[in-house]
Amino acid sequence: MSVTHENLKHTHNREVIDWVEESANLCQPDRVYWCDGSEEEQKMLLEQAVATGVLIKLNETKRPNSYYHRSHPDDVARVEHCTFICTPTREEAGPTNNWMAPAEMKRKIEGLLASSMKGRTMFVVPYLMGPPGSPMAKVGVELTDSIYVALSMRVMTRMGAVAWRQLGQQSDFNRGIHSSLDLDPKRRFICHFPQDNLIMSVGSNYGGNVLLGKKCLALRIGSFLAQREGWMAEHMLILCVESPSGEKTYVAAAFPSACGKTNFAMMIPPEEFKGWRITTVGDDIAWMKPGSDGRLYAINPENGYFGVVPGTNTKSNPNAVRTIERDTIFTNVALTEDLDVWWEGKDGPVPEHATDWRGNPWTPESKEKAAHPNSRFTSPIRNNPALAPEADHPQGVPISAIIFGGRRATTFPLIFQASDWGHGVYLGAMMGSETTAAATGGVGLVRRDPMAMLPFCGYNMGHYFKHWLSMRKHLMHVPRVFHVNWFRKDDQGQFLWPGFGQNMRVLKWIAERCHGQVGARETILGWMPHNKDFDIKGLPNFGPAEFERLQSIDPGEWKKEIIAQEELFVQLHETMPKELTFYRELLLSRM
Ligand code: OXD
Ligand code: MN
Repeated sequence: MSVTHENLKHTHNREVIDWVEESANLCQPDRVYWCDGSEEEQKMLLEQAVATGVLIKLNETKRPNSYYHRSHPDDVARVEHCTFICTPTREEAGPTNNWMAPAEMKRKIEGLLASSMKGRTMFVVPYLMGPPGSPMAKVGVELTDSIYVALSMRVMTRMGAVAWRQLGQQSDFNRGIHSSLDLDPKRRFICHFPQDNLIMSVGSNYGGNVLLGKKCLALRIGSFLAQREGWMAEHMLILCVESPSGEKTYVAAAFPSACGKTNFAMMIPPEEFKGWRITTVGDDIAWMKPGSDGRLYAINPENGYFGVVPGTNTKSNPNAVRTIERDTIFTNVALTEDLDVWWEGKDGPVPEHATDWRGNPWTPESKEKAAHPNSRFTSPIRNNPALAPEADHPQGVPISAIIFGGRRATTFPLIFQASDWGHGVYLGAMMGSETTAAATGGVGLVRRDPMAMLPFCGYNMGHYFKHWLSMRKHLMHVPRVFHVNWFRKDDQGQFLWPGFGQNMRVLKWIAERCHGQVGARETILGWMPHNKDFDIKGLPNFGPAEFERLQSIDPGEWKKEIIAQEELFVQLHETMPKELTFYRELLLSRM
C-alpha cells in the first residue's frame, strides 16, 4: 500500500479495501485512518479537532460534551443547483433533477479529486443506516478528508465496527467519497450514480451535502434502490401516538422544509390530553417495506438529529431543548462569552455580547442575525426524552397513517382524509408550500414539492409516483392517507390554528380513524371530521365556528389550486401516471 493505513482492523472485506486503496491513490492523502466508532476514538478525534481549531469545546458545566463549529460563510446550506443525478439517460433522472452522463461526471470529479487530499487525512467511515440486524438496513462507507464530517457521521449514523459486522464479505455497500477541496462554490458538486450505488461530493462541508448517509444515500440513492427492490425511501418523520388505554398508532408524515417536521415528531400533547403520549421513531427519513403480514413497516435509518436551531425553545419543542443540552455539535449558531451557544428564539435573556456565526462581535443592536437561519444541531437520538424504544427494532414499526402537509395560508383545511390510496398519492404528489414574502417578494407563491421529495428523488418523479401507486398491490392493510395544514390564515393574516402541541388534536382524530373508532363526513375533498369527533376542549378562543372556518372549502380558491397544479403535470407530462390526472379531473368536476 502506498500510503499508511491506520487502525484497519475490523474488516477483511477485499472489495472495501481495494476501493479505499484505489481512492487513496487518486486523492493522495498523507494518511488513511479507518474509523472504528469506539469511545476512545471519538475522544481522540475530538481532541484533534479542537487542537486544529475545527471545533471549539463548549462550557462543560453548561453544555456537557458539546462542541461548536463555524462553517465557511459561503457553505451553509444544501445546493440544489450543484446536485446531480447521473443515470445513464437524462430521462431516467427526469426533468426535476440536474443530470450529467455518468462517465462524463466521473471524469470531471476525478479530475477535482486528484491529489486533493495532499497534506490531509482520509477518514474511512463505515456506517449502518438502520438498526443493527435489520433486513431493511444498508451499509455505506464514506471516505472524507473532514474530521468534522467523521465526527458528525458518528452521531448521525451507527458508525464503526457495527457496519462491518452487518456487511461481512458482501460487496453490496454504498461507496461515498467526499473531499472538501477549498470550499469554492464554483467547484462544488454533489453527484449521485444510482446504478453504481456511488456518491461523489466535493467542495462543501455542509451536512446535507456531505453527511452522505442522510440525503444522498437514505433518500436519493435510497429512492432509486427502493423502486428497484419494492420498498419506499421517504422524506418522512415517524412517530407513535399512544392513547390512554395504551393503544399505539404509528404515523409517517412528509412536510416540506420549514414546516416544523422535527417539532411535530417530538411533540408533547397539551394538558387536556392526559394519558396521551407521542414518542419519536424518526424526524426526517423513513424507509418502509411491506411485511409478511401485509402491513407497511418503517424504520428510521438515522441515529441522530441534524436539526435547525433558531426558533428551538420550550414552546416550539421542549424535547429538542432537552436533546441538545449535551453531546451536541452546534454549527453556525452564536457563541457566548461563557462558551455557551445562543440563537434567535432561544429561551431566556438575550446576551449583551456574543460572537456571531461568522466570528464577528455581536450585540442586541447588531443588524445581522447572531445565528445563521440554517444553523444546526447534530445530536444523538438517545438524548430525546421522547425517543420511542421501537427506533431500535430491526423489523420496524407498522404504519397505520401517512400524513402529507404544507404551509398554505389559504385553500387547504386543517385536516381531511383521502378517499383511498390512489387519492392519497395524488394529494402527496400535489403537495406544496407557500414561500414567505421575505424570501420571494410575493406571498402566495406555491412551490410544488411532491411528497417533500423534489430535491431528494433519485430518479424520474413520474416513475416515482407510479411506484407509490404500485405499492398498494403489495399491501393487505393499506395505510390511511391524510392531508393537514397548520398554517391557514384569516383575512387579517392571523393563523387560524395554534399549532405546535395542539396538533395532537389532529393526531387523535387520525388515530381514531385508523382504528375505526370515529366516523367522518364525505366532502368533495375527501373525508372530514364530524364536529363532535374533533376534540377542541380547553382550546382558548376556539369553538365550533372557528373549527368550521378552518375546515371550510372555498370553490374559488380550489379552482385556482387545480389550475396551478397544471404546471407539474406539464413538467412531468411524459411520465405522469394517468391515474393522477384522473384524480385531478374528478376534483375539478366536483368543484
Ligand atoms: C434537512 C432538509 O436538512 O430537509 O432535513 O433540508
Ligand atoms: Mn429533511
